[in-house]
Amino acid sequence: MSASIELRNKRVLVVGLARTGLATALFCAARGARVTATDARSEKELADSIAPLRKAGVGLEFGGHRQELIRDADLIIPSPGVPADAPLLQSARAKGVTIWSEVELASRFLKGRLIGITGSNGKTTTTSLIEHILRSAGFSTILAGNIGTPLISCVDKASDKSVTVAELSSFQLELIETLRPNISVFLNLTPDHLDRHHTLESYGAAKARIFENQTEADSAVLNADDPGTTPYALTKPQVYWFSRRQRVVQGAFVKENEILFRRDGVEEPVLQLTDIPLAGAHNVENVLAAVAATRLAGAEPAAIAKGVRSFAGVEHRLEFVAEIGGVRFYNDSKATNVDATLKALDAFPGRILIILGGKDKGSDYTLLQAPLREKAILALLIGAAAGKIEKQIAGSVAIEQAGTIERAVETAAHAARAGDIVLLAPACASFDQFQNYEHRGRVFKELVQQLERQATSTTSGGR
Ligand code: UMA
Repeated sequence: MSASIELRNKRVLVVGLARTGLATALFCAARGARVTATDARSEKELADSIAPLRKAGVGLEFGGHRQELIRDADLIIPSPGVPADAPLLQSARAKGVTIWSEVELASRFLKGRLIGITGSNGKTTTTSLIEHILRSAGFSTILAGNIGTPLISCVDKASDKSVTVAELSSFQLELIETLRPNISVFLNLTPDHLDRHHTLESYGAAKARIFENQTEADSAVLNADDPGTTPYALTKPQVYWFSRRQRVVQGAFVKENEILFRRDGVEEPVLQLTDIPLAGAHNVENVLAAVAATRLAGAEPAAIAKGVRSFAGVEHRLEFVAEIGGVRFYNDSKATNVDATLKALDAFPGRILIILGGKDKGSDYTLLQAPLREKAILALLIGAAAGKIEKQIAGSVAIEQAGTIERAVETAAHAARAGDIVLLAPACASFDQFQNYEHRGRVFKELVQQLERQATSTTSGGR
């Protein structure tokens, strides 16, 4: 895949010690590298992860990143959560020290084929769906990357026969050098992470690096309906498209409620739109991308259709939680940007009570005004961005400053009546009040389940 690298005796500096940093430090130490790892957090905060690192002989520094650390480093692997322009990394770059993301390092050791999926929204669903289709079609698969399992921790499981399906974020792609997926998928580009990438152009360019090292032997899959991604179609890899709106020259598209795959002028029917078990037009796009990628990987149309039909969806993405007194509660905690929230609103006919807010990422919430006016009856605002959101959506919908998710769920449950939808689709990151979006989603589900238990006990008690 990429040129391998000898880690023995290499001086590796790992920055950030959560999932990625821990897996990277242990991987490098196991291959004979001299590893130092550093984290902005204190030793106490990181207590759980330290023991295996110490046992592996990793040198540790907590509470910040001293500039001196780069003096003795041959290679620096920052975690995705560490900004690429952090002072330590800027100095390292100026001194010519190699800086790779963990996925770049992993790709140097990974065996078998790699399918990489990027985009602003739908990455996790599409990645999971591609892996599910291929696994149920009999392929030996590995699911990894931004989805939650660092790619580096899967290297030892991969073989020449395996297909690794990896979700790749802009934070991971901006620090690659040779990573080269056999099949790359770029789903869509809408504003996100502007606090880190500053402009949509540099965010898009980071994502488009997924195609950078591909050759004629590889395939690129892009969204023909998204003007944000189309300019990135390169000439080197074989280009395939997916579209809900038009027939494509090569790739997957919708024709009269049916999804077809077209290659070299031959069109194959794959499945009906009614076979898709997921709500929302955006999920049709995710399925189209998955159809193209899995067909290119060698799955037969009937196996692809079977895989799509049996896909149960992904936790925290428009996940149905419960119906209480005719009110349906949905967890879309993964809607961490405005575009994802627009898609969530689009998936329901109306009468939505929406929970919005969290950590702002420099987003423009005025884009929510029109769909909120049309479909929502109440917006419950939480977290640090609540003030900014209130200003930007004022006048489009009734607003309640709930502050916390507990208050928001309680207020929504009181205000909703049968037929309404309570939707957590916050349009913000979670880090101001939660560990991550998964944590936020789990807290939401627990609160809803608590309400459900109360409702059941009241009903049975009344009988
Ligand atoms: N840290 C420092 N110095 C800094 C910044 C952070 O030391 O300047 C430390 C923090 O104290 C913390 C660690 O770095 O201990 C956090 O690193 P991290 O945020 O990279 O956390 P990981 O657990 O390694 O998670 C990362 C991805 N996180 C991010 O991109 C922010 C996870 O994606 C991914 O699942 C995981 O690697 C495995 O590949 C999450 C995400 O939010 C889901 N991704 C963004 C998104 O999907 O929109 C891109």
